[in-house]
Amino acid sequence: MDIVVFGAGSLGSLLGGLLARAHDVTLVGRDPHVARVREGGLRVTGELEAHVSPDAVTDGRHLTANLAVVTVKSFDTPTAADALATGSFDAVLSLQNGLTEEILADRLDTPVLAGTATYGARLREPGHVACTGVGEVALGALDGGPSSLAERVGKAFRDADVETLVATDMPRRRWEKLAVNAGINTVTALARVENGALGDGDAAELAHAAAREAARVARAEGVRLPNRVARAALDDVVDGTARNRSSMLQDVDSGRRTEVDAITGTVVDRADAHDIDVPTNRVLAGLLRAWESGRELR
Ligand code: KPL
Repeated sequence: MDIVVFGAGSLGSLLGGLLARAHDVTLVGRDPHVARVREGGLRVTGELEAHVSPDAVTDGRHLTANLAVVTVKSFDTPTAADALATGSFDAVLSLQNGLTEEILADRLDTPVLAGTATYGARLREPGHVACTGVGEVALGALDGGPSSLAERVGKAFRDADVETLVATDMPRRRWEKLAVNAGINTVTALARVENGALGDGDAAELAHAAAREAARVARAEGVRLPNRVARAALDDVVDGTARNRSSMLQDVDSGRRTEVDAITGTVVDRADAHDIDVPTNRVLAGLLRAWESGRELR
């Protein structure tokens, strides 16, 4: 299969590298990473190892492939969608934080699949990504239900030995991931701790409260996500990725803009629409946005 991975950050580079073991992959990203991949290939080390030679480009316009996997930061989604619209694809799969699929579906004629990924990844240096945790990709139709397109994409991922589940309950999974990210990413980024630090104590309480509020908003949106399920999902991710630095902590560490708007901002906006109180998420969003403003990142 021809696959474009749009967004060669940590997760995009890892999945692009893994998919390139079985498919023709083109990575769309920025220099110097892209230039290094073109010169010497892409090295994957850590819990999985590979050395592959995908195509790598900085201009994502006018590309043609069977599948485009979107892994750009949530705030870059409209730009990515505009570039993808100049090309031709049979399907687009989003593996991003936040509920970005709607932005892609609004701007593209191509069918958009929803997805979540729990692989841990860290860009070590240009041309080199570390797999810090073998997770799973779940993908499926945006509105839930069976999809032959999702089955085909799932098979392509499995052919490359990527742990993949074709799911028929993506609406719930997307909200569960949003609840987990609302708890883990924000608290780890503000406290500057690894995910494992949320195992107990005040930080864990704060993360649980954020996830609980997100679950309540999900239910108001018609998605069945009990509080205890959101909390158990958060605890599972904390246990399974204890040594990881969340993507938001990596952003803060590097002085980059975070995904607070797409994660906590979405919880707060949808809560407002349903007249629901989400005080923990509101405070967490305020603190992270203040940090971004102080560095002129917004
Ligand atoms: O998705 C993540 C992220 O860092 O963005 C989790 C699951 C919290 C893993 O760190």
